[in-house]
Amino acid sequence: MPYLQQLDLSSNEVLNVEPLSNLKQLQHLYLDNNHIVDVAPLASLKNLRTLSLSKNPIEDISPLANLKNLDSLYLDYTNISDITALKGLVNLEDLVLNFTAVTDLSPLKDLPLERLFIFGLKTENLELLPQEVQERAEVTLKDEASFGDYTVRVWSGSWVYGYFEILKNGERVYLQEGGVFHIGWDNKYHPDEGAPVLRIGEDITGRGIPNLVIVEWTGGAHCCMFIYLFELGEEARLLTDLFLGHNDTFYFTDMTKDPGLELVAYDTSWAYWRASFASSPAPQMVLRLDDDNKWVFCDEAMRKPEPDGLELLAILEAVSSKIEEMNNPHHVIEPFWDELLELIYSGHARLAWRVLDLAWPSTVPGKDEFVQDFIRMLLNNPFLEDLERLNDGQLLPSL
Ligand SMILES: [Ca+2]
Repeated sequence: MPYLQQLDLSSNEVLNVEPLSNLKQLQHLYLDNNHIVDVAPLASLKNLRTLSLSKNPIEDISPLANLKNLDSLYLDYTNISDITALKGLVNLEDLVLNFTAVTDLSPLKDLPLERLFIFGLKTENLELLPQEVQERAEVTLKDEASFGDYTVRVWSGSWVYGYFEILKNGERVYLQEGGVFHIGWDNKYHPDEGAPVLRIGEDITGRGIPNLVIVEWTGGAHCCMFIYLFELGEEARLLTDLFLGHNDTFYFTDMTKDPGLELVAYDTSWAYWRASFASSPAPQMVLRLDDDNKWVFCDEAMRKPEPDGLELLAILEAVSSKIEEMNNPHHVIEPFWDELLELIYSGHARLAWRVLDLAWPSTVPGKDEFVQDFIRMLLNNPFLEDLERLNDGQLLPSL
């Protein structure tokens, strides 16, 4: 395939790149996360513009010295320490050297670099590079916390790039790159004043082993939050991560007699569905960590008693008048499914479907379409299994 221009072999078991040496038209080559040591066969790929060699045990990059068309080069998590070979790459704009042993950056001083990433490096001669590149490359220690033998450090780079590391007795035992990381959680959305701030070392799981919560924000207007839960026992171990979408108002609290804290969060998977972000419902969930370290619905904390007659009448009326308003073209749609979700997320899906059936005025079209769409949303919900269980297998109406 001598005319191939792009090839992605990342995350394979590639050891030997000799078979690629004849693909002379290649412009974009991705080889990250393999077992490559020798890059000499790549020296003939003179048309390469993008080359990714991240996460390979490469020590010597001198064969790359004549790849003058390279504009993007990824060498992070390799074993390189010397970048003299990059000196003549006169088109190089993007260079990633994170977590290598590189110290001397002087070979880069005459390159047209726009972006340079040097996370975790103890660099020399950064001041030889243009001011703008220096500023973007700069990584600062944002926060640090210690517990027992463990220390966690959060570093932030330019804009929303950063990383955190966990050290045990001064040795790095865990490392993760991503967006903006935060040690622990301040629990400021907890309804009780003076709710504990979770910093480092608290027993969140109730298993008698210290924990660590790291929260990540990946950037963007309303997105995205991740919660990482670690155990800091004999070893530092990531127990679980949880994608929370747009939700940043979650908090940890103890709602059950079972040991350990529960996590109160909001299901943001309904955001933007038939409504603007601001008016989209986000039903509350109480999550507990199960034996497989997965966040699941804490049914006993989510179940609520069935609404009594008066409450039910009020719900019917609210849903009915909101649906009626849909007929008014100048009216912003108020999500009438808010009430339905509240019933479903408290174990009363059957009642929710009954309410919808009774409340939909015969003068308003679109009922069947809504029902189909609503079912599709439920079937795609990340907590579908939990919703089924919470509603005793009666989540969907029998059509
Ligand atoms: Ca509990």
